[in-house]
Amino acid sequence: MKKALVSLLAAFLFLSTISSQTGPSLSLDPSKAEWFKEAKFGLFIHWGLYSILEGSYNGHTLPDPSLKNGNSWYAEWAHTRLEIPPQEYQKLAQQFNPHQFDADQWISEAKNAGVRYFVITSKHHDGFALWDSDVSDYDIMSTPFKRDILQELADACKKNGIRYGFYYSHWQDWEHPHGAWPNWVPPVRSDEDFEKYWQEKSLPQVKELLTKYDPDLLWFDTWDEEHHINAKRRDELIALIRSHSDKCLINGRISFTDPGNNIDFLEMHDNSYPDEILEKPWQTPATMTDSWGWHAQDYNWKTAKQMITYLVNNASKGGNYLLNIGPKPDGTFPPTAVQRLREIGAWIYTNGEAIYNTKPIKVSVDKDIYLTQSIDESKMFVTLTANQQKVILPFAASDIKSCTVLSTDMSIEYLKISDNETELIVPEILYKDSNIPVVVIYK
Ligand code: JFZ
Repeated sequence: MKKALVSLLAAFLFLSTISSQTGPSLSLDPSKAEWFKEAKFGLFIHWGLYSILEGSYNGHTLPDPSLKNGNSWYAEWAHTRLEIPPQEYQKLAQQFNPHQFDADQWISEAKNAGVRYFVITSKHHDGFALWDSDVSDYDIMSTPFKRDILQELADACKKNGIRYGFYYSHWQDWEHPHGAWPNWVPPVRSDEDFEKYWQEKSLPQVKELLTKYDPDLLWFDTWDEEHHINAKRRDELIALIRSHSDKCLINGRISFTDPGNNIDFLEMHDNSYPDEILEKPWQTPATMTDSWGWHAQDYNWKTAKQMITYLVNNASKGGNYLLNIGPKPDGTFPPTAVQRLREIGAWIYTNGEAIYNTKPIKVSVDKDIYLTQSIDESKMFVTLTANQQKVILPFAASDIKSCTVLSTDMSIEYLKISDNETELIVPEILYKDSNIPVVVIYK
């Protein structure tokens, strides 16, 4: 018996040595993503030199179908889509001076909105670093502003108990001579050339982000296009991150077509919402308007109700909602963005228990009804987004101890429909009080 145990142990040790040699840290601690699963709601920020352009350049405003690749609202893409010559674009650094930027104000606004984590573009595709980078001079220190924005934000997040992370464009880089460009901008960079960028800028800057700011997550970005991020480079980057941080989470877009098994959470397409429960941690990155970066003529704001519905939908499928704001070049949030954050925060103030620290319920319900439950399964939350008067739930009425409105404790009547169907009788007054009421069912 003892002998069998010893050889089992030996085999285990042998196998774990092999696995640690074949791939970067395969024995990940799954509990390190626990905070992310509980958090449900994060704030995303797209901010950089492109914010100065506000979606326009030289008489053209995005989307502009008269330009070959101009048909997009994404203002952070102004450099390539509005065909700005690199030397011209890079001169924007001399103008970047957000004199009203106040990290504490941003983070307290985020905190009041109910977000639990904060992600900012440390470097978007344009290649410009919002921090004091030792690796590249194309950074915040080359602007009149000369303040380390990431440091100020990281400090504010720590002070307010908000987790923080950085978007880093590890593949596209339109400043380094060998960084990647979209495939519609020839020539396609050779793999040897890309390797120079990879070794000179991409990897060293990621290392810098880890050692200087100790982020809780890194947000990488690739898409469905043939690219230089093969499995070898992906694993090299992951190994670098794991060697500098035990806690830093990595998103799936590190390699869109082949993320492998060593990422920490899945990233949905922009503004896309799965309708099934996913087991791995996941999130949807989402815009409030059509653009990520500040676009002065993008007036297509989603309503607070739409955004709360996306948040609740994702929570009911086990996922998170990473909601974006594109701050203005002076360092302030657009007023409508603040209004929306406060509207969402007001709803979360009374209904947050239906979101945070919940898990999905594996049953199907009618459209516009979203179910979550407390981790110990003693409470179920029914979120109603479409003024429903009659709500049929696939549970036995005999399992219910009581049923009330989450925000007010008002009791809600329910009826047995069949052995495993219960009807909630929702009075109209509920929709007057809140246009997205939550009913809590105690089991
Ligand atoms: C990317 C960026 O290009 C964009 O500027 C923004 O930062 C967003 C969050 O991420 O946008 C994408 C990425 C992937 C796809 C489309 C847009 N895709 O897979 O089709």
